[in-house]
Amino acid sequence: MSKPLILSFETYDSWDIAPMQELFEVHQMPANGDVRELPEAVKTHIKAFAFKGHSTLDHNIMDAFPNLGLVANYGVGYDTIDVTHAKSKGIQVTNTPDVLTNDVADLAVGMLLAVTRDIVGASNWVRSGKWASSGAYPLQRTICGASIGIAGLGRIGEAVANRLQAFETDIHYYARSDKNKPHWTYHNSLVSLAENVSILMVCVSGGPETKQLISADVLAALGPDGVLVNSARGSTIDEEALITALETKQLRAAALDVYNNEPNIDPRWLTMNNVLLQPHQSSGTVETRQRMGALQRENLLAFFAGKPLITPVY
Ligand code: 8YV
Repeated sequence: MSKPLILSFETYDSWDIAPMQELFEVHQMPANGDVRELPEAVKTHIKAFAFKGHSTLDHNIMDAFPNLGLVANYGVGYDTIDVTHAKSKGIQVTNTPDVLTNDVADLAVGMLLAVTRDIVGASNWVRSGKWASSGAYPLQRTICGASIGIAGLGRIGEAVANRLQAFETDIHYYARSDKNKPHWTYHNSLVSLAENVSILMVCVSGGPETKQLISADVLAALGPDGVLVNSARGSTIDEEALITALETKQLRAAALDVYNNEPNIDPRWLTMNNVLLQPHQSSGTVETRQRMGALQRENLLAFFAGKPLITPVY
């Protein structure tokens, strides 16, 4: 029996390619995103995408595949997919939640510790010989006992909060509704959250509804001794306001795994010494990426078998 046809976007690790090719007839989306380069017969017969979420999946692309029924996203965030259009066409969308929660939360905590204790700068201090020539590294700041705000208490935000609670911190959070967490303080506005904490962990989902949610006002409320960590999406922050706040010392420091216009980020990020930069690697471990690939394939298999999808987004 012939294998179901799928269109794969971007590249996959070897441990994904082999099973994907074993299970499906895999066609590759051209790197330039021009569907016109694909044979008409391929476009007609493809019913599912193995999508990676780093490019925009708009109605133009979807409409070029008249029998498309599923976009299986590799990643928990699906903000680059026009889900409204997909819904209107009866195209289902799946993502890969839960399997990456721990690694994303771990790196968020790691970024916070790295930026507040300047772990990278201190390592370079030793490596450069300055420890011997110039003495002790400058004192840094503790997170123990700090008031920490979690912007967005979904799976990842809650995992971050649970981790940071172990540092004897006072956890506050912002969400669209009160999650009834007895030991944590709920704020129904981000400005109120930022006014009451010294550290802000951005964990909201990406998409139109959270665009620039972390505004200049929120950054001002966090204040000059504030620290911001973004594990969510670059789009969730007014990036110009964040750059200005950091450059003018209206914010103490930031740790970023996500940015606008990745990977060609604003060059000003590269010269600021109060910013820790990470290359959007929160889910970037072998173990987690293997689980993500497996879950994406499970969704594809369920779709072609006419069974309920494992992790539909709607
Ligand atoms: C992806 C991400 O996991 O899962 C997400 O939403 O932000 C990313 O870390 C990764 O880019 C998949 O290639």
